[in-house]
Amino acid sequence: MDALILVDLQNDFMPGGALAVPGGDEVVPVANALTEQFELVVATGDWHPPDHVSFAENHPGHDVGETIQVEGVDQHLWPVHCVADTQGAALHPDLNTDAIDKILHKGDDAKLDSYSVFFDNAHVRRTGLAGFLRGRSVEAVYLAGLATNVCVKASALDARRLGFETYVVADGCRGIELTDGDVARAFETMRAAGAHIVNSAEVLGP
Ligand code: VGL
Ligand code: ZN
Repeated sequence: MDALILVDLQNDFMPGGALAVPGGDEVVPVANALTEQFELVVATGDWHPPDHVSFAENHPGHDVGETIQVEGVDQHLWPVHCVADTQGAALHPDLNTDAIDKILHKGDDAKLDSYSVFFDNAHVRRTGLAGFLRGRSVEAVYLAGLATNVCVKASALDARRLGFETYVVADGCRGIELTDGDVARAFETMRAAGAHIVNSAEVLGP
C-alpha cells in the first residue's frame, strides 16, 4: 500500500505566520487533490512546548538564524513557532481534514527537535510513524508539505533509511532559502538518497 504524508501544513508556516515559508499556502490545494488518490493519509504537525530547544528566545545571547550546539547536536535557532494547542500550530483551515486518517505531532519534547516525521534530530526517539505504516503494510510513501529543505528533506532521508520507497511531490512542497540554493540542494540530496522527485500531475494521472 502507498501512504501520503502531508508534512507540517500549519498556520505558522504559512505567509503571515511566525515562521512563514514563501508560497506555503499554495500547496494546500495540491495536498487536497493528492488526498483523493490515497487510501491512507497522514498529516504531521510541529507541536512544540513554549520552552522548546529550537526557539532562539530560550537561549539568551543567541539570535534567530544562529546554529548552536546543544548536547552535541547542531541546533538551528528559529523564532517561536507551532506552540502546542495554539492557532499557529493548527493545520491550514482549507486543508481537507476529512481525508486525513492520522494526525501525528512531533517536536513535543522540550529538549529534542524533530524535523523528520520519523525520528527526532538526534535519532534517539522514534515518533511511531514507521511502525504505524508497517502495521498497514505500507511500502511506498509520498511526501508533500513544508518546508522542503527542513522537515520534508529530513523525512525523505529517514524514509529511505527505513526502507520505504520514497516519492517527494515537488510542486506540493515549498522551502525556506536560509542560504541561496537551499531548496535546489535539498532536492538533490533527497534524489541522491534514492527518493523519486515527482510532480502532482504524475500522481494524479489523467
Ligand atoms: C520546520 C523549521 C522549524 C519545518 C519545523 O516544518 O520544516 N522548520 N521547525
Ligand atoms: Zn519546529
